[in-house]
Amino acid sequence: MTDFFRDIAPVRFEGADSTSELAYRHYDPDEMIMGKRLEDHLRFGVAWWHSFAWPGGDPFGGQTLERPWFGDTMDLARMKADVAFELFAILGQPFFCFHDLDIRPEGASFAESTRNFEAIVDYIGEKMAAGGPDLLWGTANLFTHKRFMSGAATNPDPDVFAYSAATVKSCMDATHKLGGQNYVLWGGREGYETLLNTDLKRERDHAGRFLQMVVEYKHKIGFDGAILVEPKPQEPSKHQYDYDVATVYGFLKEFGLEKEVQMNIEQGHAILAGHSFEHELGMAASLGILGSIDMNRNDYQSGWDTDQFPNNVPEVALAYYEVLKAGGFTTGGTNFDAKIRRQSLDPVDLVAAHVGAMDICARGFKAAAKMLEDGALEDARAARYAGWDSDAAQSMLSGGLEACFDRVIADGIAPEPRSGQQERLENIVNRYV
Ligand code: XUL
Ligand code: CO
Repeated sequence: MTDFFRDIAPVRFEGADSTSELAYRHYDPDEMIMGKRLEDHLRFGVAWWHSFAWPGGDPFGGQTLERPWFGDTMDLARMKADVAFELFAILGQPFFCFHDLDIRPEGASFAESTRNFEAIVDYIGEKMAAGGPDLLWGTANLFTHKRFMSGAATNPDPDVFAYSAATVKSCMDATHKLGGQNYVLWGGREGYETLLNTDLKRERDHAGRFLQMVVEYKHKIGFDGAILVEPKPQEPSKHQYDYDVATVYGFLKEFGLEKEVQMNIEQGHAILAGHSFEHELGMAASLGILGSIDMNRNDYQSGWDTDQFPNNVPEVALAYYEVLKAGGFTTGGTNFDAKIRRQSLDPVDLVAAHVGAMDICARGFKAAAKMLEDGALEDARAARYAGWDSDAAQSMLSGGLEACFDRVIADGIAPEPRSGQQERLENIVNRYV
């Protein structure tokens, strides 16, 4: 036991009227929603990198957070794991996620880094076996160290491709060993700063082959979790190849991977790409590649990926509506890829951030489920497309332009515009959120 969280007791569901500072008001893990426990719907995960490894820097200033486990030794890495599992015990969430770099000290060589990593993975495995949460997903950090500054799989230097592939192999092995349910690839620097020095075709070809190698290895080791790509349009690269869901789908098709790889969709990345979160989720669902979500929010004025904890019920309700319409999560879940603000210094800030976010998500999720169960939006949507239920309309799709021409002439078709009813539908949503 460390004394980092001192006397903060495990957080319990106390109901909407509770005035305790640290209580779940809406997140009752055992509440049955659409025939399933709320915990099993939402599948919350804590992100190791933001909560335990981030020192509080921003582009104008360095470390603000003092954590007794900051430093590059194995003892400190073990202390970090101890504190992580103490937070997990307080929150009671079912999952966590990590990058290799979040949990282990960097060694003087790849071999030493890997030895450090494997030892900490075993340490975490013991803690999981003693009753900790499960691993939602593991991933490799292929963007922080300067060796990755010109990309990982897309680096012009083949040695960096090799280093990246070796790193991903060890992270997939660790994820498999810990019973992880997914493996994530976010292409942080898989993109470019300037086209003046970039062979775009070659870089995309290498990224495609790299992802094929990941899928081949998944089958080789018998990892039955999902491989997830996390789209983002820019930051840190000026342009990232995995721009958004639709772009990644085209990439997967090009490399024959569309049945093998799904999406991990992040709220803030959707916004950076000029979309809404629900757009990205709906697009992935329509393509059959919706896997998991990184829940957070951006500051809408700053234009950066600020990775704040979610705190807007209508926003998360519309997101979960798309998830539920697609049948809910299978291997995926709700990972809080979110960090406290750099002025939030106290241990209790970290707890409060997660408690609030879990409650917001529970509220939004329950609103979405009710809206779906009532058919509040789906009846109106079905009515809007009802014309397509007729045989005459369906047969058009197997005919051609001439058949349409003949039908318009023969039936004297003269379409009348009909209301899209947007404001009425928005009013319906507002009854639920
Ligand atoms: C960065 C980001 C990452 C990925 C995992 O914007 O979202 O934390 O989720 O590498
Ligand atoms: Co993310």
